[in-house]
Parts: sequence; C-alpha cells; structure tokens
Amino acid sequence: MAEFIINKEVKTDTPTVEVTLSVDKPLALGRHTFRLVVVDDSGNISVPDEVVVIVADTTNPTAVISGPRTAAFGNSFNLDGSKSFDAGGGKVVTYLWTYMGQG
Ligand SMILES: [Ca+2]
Repeated sequence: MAEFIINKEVKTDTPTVEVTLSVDKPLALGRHTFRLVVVDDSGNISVPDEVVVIVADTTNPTAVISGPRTAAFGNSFNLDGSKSFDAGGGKVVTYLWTYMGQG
C-alpha cells in the first residue's frame, strides 16, 4: 500500500505496489502515468519505464423519475428526472424519456 503524490518517489523492496485510493481520495478520471526505475544489487540504475493507467467511470448511473400524482384532462404536465444521479466519478448528461402506454 502506498499513497502516490506527483513526482514523489515511492521506494519498495517488493516487485509490486498498491496505489492506495478510495472514493474519498480518488485519482481523477483520465490518463495517469506511472514510472518505474529499478536498481540492482550492485547499485546500477535502469532507465525509466512508464505505464499509462486510464481511470474510467465504469459505474452505471441511476434514473429517478417523478411526476404529478394527478394531471387535469387535456393539460400538459412535467416529468422530473433531476433526482437521477451517477456514481464512479461521472455525472448524468442525457435524459431519455419514453411513454410506455396506458395502464
Ligand atoms: Ca457513472
């Protein structure tokens, strides 16, 4: 486990390291580059190698629809999807409405 801060080296004697994150302390959505330099037991130092990790929103949003309890015959009314929400670092940007028929 390690907290990674930009340009601050994390040193381990193990060949793997956990990039410790949480919903409270996430990496932003998008591309993030990590660099590795290794040192051998004689003190020789490698050239750096890099990997790009794309942090993506892979969580589906939740739709929440509401409308008036009753609507007067022949009168327009509004449907409300504003309580819909997203998780995974994204936001709701499109609302797709469908009339499903009577009943
Ligand atoms: Ca999402």
